[in-house]
Amino acid sequence: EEPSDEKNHQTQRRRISAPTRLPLPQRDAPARPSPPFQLPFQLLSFSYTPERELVFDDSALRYYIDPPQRADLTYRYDDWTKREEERGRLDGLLRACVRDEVEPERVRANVITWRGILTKILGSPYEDRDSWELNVMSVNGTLYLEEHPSQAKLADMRMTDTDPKRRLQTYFGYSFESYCTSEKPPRTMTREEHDERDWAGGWGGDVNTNVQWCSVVKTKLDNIRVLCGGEVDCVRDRYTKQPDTFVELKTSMNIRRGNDVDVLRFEKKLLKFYLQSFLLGVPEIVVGFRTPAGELTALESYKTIELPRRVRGKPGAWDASVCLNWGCDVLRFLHRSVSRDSDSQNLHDEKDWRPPVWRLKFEPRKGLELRRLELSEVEDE
Ligand code: 0WD
Ligand code: CA
Repeated sequence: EEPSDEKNHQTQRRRISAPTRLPLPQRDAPARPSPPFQLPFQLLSFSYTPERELVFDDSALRYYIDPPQRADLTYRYDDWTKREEERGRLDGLLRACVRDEVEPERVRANVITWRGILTKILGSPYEDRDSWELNVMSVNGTLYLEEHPSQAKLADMRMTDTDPKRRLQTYFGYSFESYCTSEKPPRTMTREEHDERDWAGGWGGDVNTNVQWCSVVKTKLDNIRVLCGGEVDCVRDRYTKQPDTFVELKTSMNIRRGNDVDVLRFEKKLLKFYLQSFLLGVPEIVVGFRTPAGELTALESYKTIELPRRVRGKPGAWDASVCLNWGCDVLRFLHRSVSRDSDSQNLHDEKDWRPPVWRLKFEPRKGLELRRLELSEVEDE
């Protein structure tokens, strides 16, 4: 009953490219201890210029400054220079990875990706709404994860782009950043510079979303070495070349007094704030609360590490250890499937070798599905 070589080969191929699944953990499963997470260490920073050119300097670094009370977040909406939609590629990060400061760590890394991708993966046990898709590749045992904008995501982005209400809401976040940041540390600003800013109503300059300052850090989730890059809104007082003074800026709708639904909604959002900042080592999150029409009403600073305790024990609350354990499970699952497969090909030295591309799909409340793309499905760039 020995199958012929040909048939054996076929079944093997079919087995490899059939999707494998990873079901989500129970949200309220008995608590597993959190895997250790190493304090993120910055290796390199870079900036995007107003023309969206990547430069290896800190020209886009900003300092935190208190915004004026009752700031108008609709201010200069028409002067927003909006960045072209990019396709979620890793380009900027990969350019950083071949720099001398990062290269030795790149070789040792088990996973290389944007921080935003890790936020999505770790948050998925509690995600009820948004699905997502990634491309996954492995080169010499290192996993590379990049976003694959699904049809649903593309449609949603077009909606945001054309729906004036949603466009304005997106702008609230950016105009808040303008009010809260300055090119110079406020303490070193001259009297004239402070006055000038006051005359401008505290406005920090028109919004250009091409401009971003990014930090590339190394960290470890349990024994998994992670290299990731992410945007940092500003630093408080001084820049130490490490994340310890980083500040993340957020806007959120007012929480109406005594309104439990508002509170629940905000606490659910805190999970995303928490994961996003935690992964890059950002210790402080400043939230600007606003009215539906975009008037700033209150300002609250949160210490990132204290957020899990704020929600713990409340009904329907999230548990960060569920996310961290799940993150490890996912990365190991990808390593087992993708790295083993790519490395078994042993063709890395061949001239035109390109790693197989795998597609990881997440469906809320269901879990992950992973399959290897056929060559014909891999888009050429
Ligand atoms: O999947 C990702 N995270 C992608 C990131 C997909 C495609 C590109 N990028 C780029 C980002 O533009 C940036 O240059 O990677 C770099 C770092 O991204 P990240 O820090 O990993 O991204 P994330 O944590 O998701 O978002 C950080 C900020 C956002 O701030 P808020 O407060 O809303 O979380 O980056 C901005 C946004 O200000 N941002 C975007 N702005 C415009 N269009 C986008 C976008 N598609 N994605 C993130
Ligand atoms: Ca932000």
